[in-house]
Amino acid sequence: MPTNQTPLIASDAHLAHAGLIELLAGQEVPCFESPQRATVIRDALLATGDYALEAPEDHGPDPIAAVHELELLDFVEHVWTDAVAHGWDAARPLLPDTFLLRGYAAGMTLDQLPAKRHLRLGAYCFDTATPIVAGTASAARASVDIALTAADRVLDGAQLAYGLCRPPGHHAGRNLIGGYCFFNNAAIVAESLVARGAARVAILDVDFHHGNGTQQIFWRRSDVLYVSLHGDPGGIYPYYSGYATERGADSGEGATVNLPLPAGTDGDAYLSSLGEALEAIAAFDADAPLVLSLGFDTYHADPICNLALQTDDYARIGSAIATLGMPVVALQEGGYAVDALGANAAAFLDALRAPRSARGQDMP
Ligand code: Q9C
Ligand code: ZN
Repeated sequence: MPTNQTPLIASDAHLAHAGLIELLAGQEVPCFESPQRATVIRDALLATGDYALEAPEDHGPDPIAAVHELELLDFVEHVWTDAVAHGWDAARPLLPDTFLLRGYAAGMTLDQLPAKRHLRLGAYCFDTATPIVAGTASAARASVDIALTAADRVLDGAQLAYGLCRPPGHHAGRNLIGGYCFFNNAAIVAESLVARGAARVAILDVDFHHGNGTQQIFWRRSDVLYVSLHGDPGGIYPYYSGYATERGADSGEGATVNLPLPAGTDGDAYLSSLGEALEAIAAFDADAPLVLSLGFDTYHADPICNLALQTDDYARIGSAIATLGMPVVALQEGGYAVDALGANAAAFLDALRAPRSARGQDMP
C-alpha cells in the first residue's frame, strides 16, 4: 500500500439502519439520512486511489459510557427488541409521540419511566427526525467504532484519518438522541483523547447544523474546546441552541464558540467566519489531534439546509483547516444532496490530506 494513502474507516453495519421515514411539513417522507449517503462517499473516495479502506475495530461500550448515561446506552441497545416483543409492527420505524421536556418537568415523576423501553422514546429523543429500526443499535455502535478507529490511526501517526460514520453523532447529548444521531461520535473521540492523556482537545464542527449534543456534553469543560459554524438557529434546526451568546459555563466559559451564519452564506463569507474559528482553535493550543465534525449539508443544493457552498469551496475549506498544521480525525456528520456528496467529500479531503503548499514537496 502506498504510504501516502489516507485511512478511510467504514463498515457495512449502517446498511441495516434503513427504511427510515421522517415528517416533513406534515408529510411522511423517506428519511433524508439514507444509507446511499455513505455508499456514494465511500465509492467516490476509493475511486481516487488515495484512500485505504479499513474496517473498524471493536472498542466496546466503555468509551461510549464515558460520554453518555448508561440508561441511554441501554435504551438504544434494547428499545427495538422491547417494542417488537410487545407487538410493534416490525415494518415500521419507531418514532416518539410524546416528549418528556425535562426542563419543564415540575409535577412529573422523572424517576418512574415506563418499564417498556419503546414507551420511553420521548424521554430520550428530542425530535421526530430520529427513527429506530432493527439495525439501528448495531449501526450506532459501529459508527462509534469507526470514529475511535480513525482516532487510533491518527495517534499511530497518520496526519489525517477519515471515519465514514453513519449514523452521524453531533446532535446526540448525554442522555438524548435526536437529529438522526444516537451516540456522539466526535464527543466520544474527544473524551477518549483526554482519557489517553491529552490536556486540551479541540473540536471543529463544520456540519450545517449546530452540534447541540457536543456543546451540551462539554458545556462546563475547559479542556475541550467546541467551535461550530452553522446556519443561524433563529431560522433553522435545531432552533434552540447555537446562538453566538452561548459560550459555555463555569470553568468552561469561553471554551464554546458559536458562529451562526445567515441563509445564503457563500464560500467567501464562509471562509471568513472559518478564519475566526481557526484563530480560536490555534489560540487554544491543543495537544491532541483536531476532531472534525464534517458535514456537507452546507452545500447550495442540500434539500433541508440554506447555505450556498459549491464543490470548489470544500477544497478551500480543507486547505484552510490544513493551515492549522494539526493532525485531523475527520468524522462524517450530515449532508443530504446525495448526488453531490462524493465530489464534495473528495474535494474537501483531498485538500486537507495534501495541502497545496505541501504538494510540490512530494514531487521528486
Ligand atoms: N425541515 C445532521 O445533519 N430535521 N442532522 C430538520 C427539516 C433534522 C440534521 C427538519 C435535521 C437533522 C447530522
Ligand atoms: Zn447537519
